[in-house]
Amino acid sequence: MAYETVLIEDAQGVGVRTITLNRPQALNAFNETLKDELIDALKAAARDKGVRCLVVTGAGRAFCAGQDLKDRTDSADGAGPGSFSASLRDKYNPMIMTIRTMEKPVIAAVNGVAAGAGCSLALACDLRVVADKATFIQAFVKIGLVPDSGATFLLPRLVGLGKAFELAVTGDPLDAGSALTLGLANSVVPGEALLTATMDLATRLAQAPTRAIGLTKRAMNRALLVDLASALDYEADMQEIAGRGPDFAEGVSAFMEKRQPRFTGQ
Ligand code: LHQ
Repeated sequence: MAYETVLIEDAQGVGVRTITLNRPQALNAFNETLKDELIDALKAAARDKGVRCLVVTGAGRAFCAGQDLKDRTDSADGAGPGSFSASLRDKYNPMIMTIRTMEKPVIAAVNGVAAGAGCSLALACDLRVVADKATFIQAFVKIGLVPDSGATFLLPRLVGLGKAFELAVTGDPLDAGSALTLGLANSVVPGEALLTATMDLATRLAQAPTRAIGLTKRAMNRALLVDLASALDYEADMQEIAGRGPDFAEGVSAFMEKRQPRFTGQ
């Protein structure tokens, strides 16, 4: 599929793919094309075994401003907003689920403001490397809406219930430094260093045992919802799978031979 609103770049030979939201004139707000193309690009990255770490970022000065509030093409007659629930169920929710269920690490390189569903997109990623000028805004309340695209689930888990509620009901921007303090940002770097810092982390993760990382993500996703006994049981199942894979054998051999492991990700 040839894309109009996302850019795809594979770093040669290192297993890192970057998806760049590319509607900078609209702060990368989601119109229908961007939603469709992002879902397609995410699914392709999830399927491609050569991709062992995925980076999502935005072109220009914003990460993503959420739903394009000027777009009128999402209703049947083109005259106004269509069904909110259908838009979420058909487009946003599959986008979030594809990221959360993809068994490889996904890093958001948050280059600028992440608002509304654009904030949810950043929250859905496994890690956030954040430019010092970037902000996170639960913009929904400013237009009389409820946090969506996973924000009610992910934000309290990332920053705690009290802070999540405050951010959701005030719509106040959270700056990068505060995001780091709260654990929402994994690191904060100067804007000009963002892509280099992200690629360093992504390259490292792409050389890691991808299967084990995928199973870790699966187990942590599930552990958010279950009791300790069930989480312990599931961890044991995941460990059985990881322990039977070639990267475990390679990891142990490398340890014995006092050398760096060469993980295949299988
Ligand atoms: C935009 C947008 C935008 C279009 C900036 N759309 N043009 C899901 C399901 C169904 C329906 C509803 O919603 C959802 C989920 C959601 O995402 S709801 C939340 C939608 N997003 C927002 O409410 C955020 C709206 N934008 C803003 O609050 C500000 O633009 C932020 C804080 C993101 C950035 O502020 P500034 O840095 O001051 O930039 P700006 O406001 O001057 O924007 C620059 C341009 O980008 C401007 O266009 P113009 O032609 O005047 O230069 C804006 O109109 C445009 N833009 N966000 N979401």
